[in-house]
Amino acid sequence: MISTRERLRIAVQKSGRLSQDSLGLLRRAGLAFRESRDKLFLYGENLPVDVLLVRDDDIPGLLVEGSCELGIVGRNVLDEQRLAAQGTPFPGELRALGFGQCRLALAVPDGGPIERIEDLAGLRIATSYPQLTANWLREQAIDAEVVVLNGSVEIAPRLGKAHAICDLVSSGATLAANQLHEIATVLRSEAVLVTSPHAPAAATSALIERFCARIGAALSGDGARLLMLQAPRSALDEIRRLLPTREQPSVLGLDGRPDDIALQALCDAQLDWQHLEELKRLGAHGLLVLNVERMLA
Ligand code: PRT
Ligand code: ZN
Repeated sequence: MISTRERLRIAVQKSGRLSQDSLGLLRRAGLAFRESRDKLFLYGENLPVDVLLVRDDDIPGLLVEGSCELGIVGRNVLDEQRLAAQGTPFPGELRALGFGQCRLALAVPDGGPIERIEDLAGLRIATSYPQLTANWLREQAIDAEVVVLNGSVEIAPRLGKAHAICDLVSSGATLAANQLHEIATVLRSEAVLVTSPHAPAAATSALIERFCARIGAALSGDGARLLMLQAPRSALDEIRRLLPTREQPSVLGLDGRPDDIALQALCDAQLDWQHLEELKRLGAHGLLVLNVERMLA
């Protein structure tokens, strides 16, 4: 029986844009969970890893205070809070996770007088990310005022509260609906795996390593496809040139059919219908395409 101190805790957004993908990734990394009655915890059933379900803004702080060893949070939240922490020990980014992509962008009213970032000098910029915005303005040597708003930032220019905004954008639909357009990107963001600023105990450290290896394996499978087929040996070179492979395909001879081969290739997500039609044209048959769930090097 493993004591609670030897269990790892990972903080994940309870309900929001990152929740489903975060839990989906943990499941693909092989974790199975049982929910606590108060729905604040997911207890790991097959690994000593528990999930704490919280608001995303609380995640870096939970790691700082030592309540969790790992977390999944948007880089935008992590970097904003890191700047506010002014050099005190703060969680670090272990790796990007490939979901929750967005950008923190400077946007201004369509058809207005602001066209370039230099035009922002002396103006007011509304944002929920005052640290990142002020830091970027400093880097660009632009002297503008930052106004903190915690919601509906996109309507600030229409309300006369600010001349421009600095907000998260993914599709751009919200900006367009509010007659705003981007003039600069302040930060490219996505969900990231973060680690505590405190050195873990040896047992925890081994568990973190094991857990991160599992996450890595689940992520490296993302988008990869395993292609299997049989084809005339004479078409092999052309097939090799055609395929978007990650490594050299394996080629096997077939019993009693010296002119044919069986091929197995690990391909990128680009492998599409056109590739398959082209393979058929080259004489390939028995084509099988499988989504790869995880890979271990
Ligand atoms: O309740 P809790 O505090 O946990 O959640 P929250 O409301 O603070 O966060 P949530 O769930 O909205 O977002 C969590 C994280 O998702 C963010 O910190 C980002 O890292 C990431 N993310 C990805 C986004 C977006 N895309 C996004 N488009 N977060 C917010 N938006 C908002 C944006 O603020 C704007 O209002 O969506 C609107 C713009 O979207 P488009 O598609 O119209 O451009
Ligand atoms: Zn939040």
